[in-house]
Amino acid sequence: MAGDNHRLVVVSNRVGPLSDEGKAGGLAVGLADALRRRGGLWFGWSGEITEAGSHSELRVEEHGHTALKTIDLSEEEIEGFYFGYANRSLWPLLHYRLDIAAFERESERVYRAVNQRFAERLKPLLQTDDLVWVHDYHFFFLGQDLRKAGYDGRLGFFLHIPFCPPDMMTALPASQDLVRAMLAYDVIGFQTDNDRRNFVDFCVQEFGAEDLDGDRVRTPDGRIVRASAFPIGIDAEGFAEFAVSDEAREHQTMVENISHGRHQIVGVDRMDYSKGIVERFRGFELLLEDNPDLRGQTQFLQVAPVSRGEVEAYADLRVELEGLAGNINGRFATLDWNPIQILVNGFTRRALAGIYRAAQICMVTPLRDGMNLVAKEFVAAQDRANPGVLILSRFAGARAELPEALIVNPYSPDDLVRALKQALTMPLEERQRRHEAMRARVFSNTAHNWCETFLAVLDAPAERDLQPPSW
Ligand code: ADQ
Repeated sequence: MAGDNHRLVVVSNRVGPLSDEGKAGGLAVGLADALRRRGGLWFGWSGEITEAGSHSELRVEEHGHTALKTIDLSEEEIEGFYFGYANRSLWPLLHYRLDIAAFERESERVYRAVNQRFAERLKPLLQTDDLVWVHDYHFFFLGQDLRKAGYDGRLGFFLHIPFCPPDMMTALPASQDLVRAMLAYDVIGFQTDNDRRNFVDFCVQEFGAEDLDGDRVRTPDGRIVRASAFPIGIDAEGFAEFAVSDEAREHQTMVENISHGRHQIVGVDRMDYSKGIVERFRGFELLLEDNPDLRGQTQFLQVAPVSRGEVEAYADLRVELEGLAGNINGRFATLDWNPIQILVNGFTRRALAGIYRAAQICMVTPLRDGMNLVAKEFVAAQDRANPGVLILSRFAGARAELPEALIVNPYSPDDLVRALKQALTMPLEERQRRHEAMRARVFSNTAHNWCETFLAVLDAPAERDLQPPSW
């Protein structure tokens, strides 16, 4: 294993859990696994909102040779940094939704201040031979702030969400500052090659950086930064085991009991406008409209835990989805059949695995998504003898690894109907063939491999070590 002798320091907005009680998602599983094996530090927000905010006492939890160290945020910080800049500006922009991105000077100021504060609080906890790995769009400036605070060790960054094309990115006030700040990291990871290319194109077009060989960028001041795609995976073995646990079987049976032998379609997404749930519902409605024979024969279960409810676009989405589901049920329901059901609660990993296994079809149709772990979890949870069909958006990062899914344009209701009909009638042999091909990839590019591949690159001697630093 690469870089075993270096301590790993992970920085992310939310920290933990370190132990997997069947609750942690893909990201936490991969990182917790690496931290448990190497030992290290996980630094981030405590989840607490207090008056002292980022000036609060450090909260420390020790687990063997790994520590979780966190700080609080104040009301003002959470509003400007998290809800404001991260989720009202960066999230929509990077998901190609310039139309709903809001740019406010004050949230940008607070976002930058919180990044700086995190860097100042983290710096005294670091040693020069650490491998520091910063995660996601909450911390674009943190690496540069650590450099300014005098940290000279290896710094990596991974962006879990897409990176939009340069023309769109330039709409962000101070976009150059943000992208230049990213160049303080030694290694910058993206989910897909498309995201990496958008980033490199921005650097080339906006400040004359040089694209060296596809994976390295030379900055105008001569530094070389590695920018590559590292598609994230899941703990496939673990998830497949969850799918045959008692808890999974109970949930599978519950879903089967409500579907009464009808075709069961599922969708599982945080309730987020980027996930294309509205468009998916419209596709399902059109399926029922155009195909009276399928009424009473198919049933749709959408699991959509509420997320970021404080941001208007998310609250609006909930109202829209509930209205749409109500209309569809109102139009088509019969005494013994409700076509569509939405569940907004969270489930354990095992329960979720059981729900996936009960489905003949899973619709993963985001309008834009960094990767989408649901697609991979659905594949891992299937019964190989009788697998369900994955319908996957061409705009999900997962598409690159799962081309055997039925690939759709989520903006086209007709395309969704075409795929649904193909899935509903797909012969067993074809389902098995497609599923085996996807399964092989989900089981080979796991969360563990993703982590180790990134850390091996971060740990490799870099050109940077031979150059004078200049940030
Ligand atoms: P998300 O946008 O959150 O992640 P996704 O990758 O699908 O999207 O992960 C969602 C996770 O939440 C899955 O592990 C899923 O099982 C879980 N989940 C969904 N509904 C749940 C429920 N009701 N109860 C419990 N768990 C539930 C971001 C990016 C993605 C990228 C990931 C990881 O937007 O593109 O794949 O990070 O890098």
